[in-house]
Amino acid sequence: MGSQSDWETMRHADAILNEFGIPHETRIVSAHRTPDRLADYARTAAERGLCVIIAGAGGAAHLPGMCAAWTRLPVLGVPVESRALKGMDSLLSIVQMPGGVPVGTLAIGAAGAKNAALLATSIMALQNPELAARLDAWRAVQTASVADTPVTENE
Ligand code: RP5
Repeated sequence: MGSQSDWETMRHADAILNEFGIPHETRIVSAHRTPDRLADYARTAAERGLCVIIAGAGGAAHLPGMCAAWTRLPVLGVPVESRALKGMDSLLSIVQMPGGVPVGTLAIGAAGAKNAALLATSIMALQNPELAARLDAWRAVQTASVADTPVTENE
């Protein structure tokens, strides 16, 4: 993520990866404030054995795109909700990559962070039948938790 302030959003990705027992690392790497750290991180990611990078950033959110420029690993971008523009700036910064350097862009905010982790899990599950079974089970639990009819709350 680009800043400590992104953790409130990105912790939702961390929680899902923990739930699935997927080893991962969480780092603050800013495209603007720590450009050398970003270059080192992304350039060495594949050789260090990482499979997918989830990059969350807000505002002029160049982190996912620059990350994708430095690595062939799949990069999933999470637009963090910004105070000024509610994350529309983050979304457009991340999603509008030029052809040739893809970033898989998720929804703004916590839902995007959660789904980035689930999408990373799906990607990992392609080569891991045991993880695929756990993902299927997780989705079945989610399906079973949805009621057929609504109830009135706080009347
Ligand atoms: C971006 O600027 C970060 O990803 C963060 O979402 C935003 C604001 O950062 P802080 O000023 O809170 O550190 O680089």
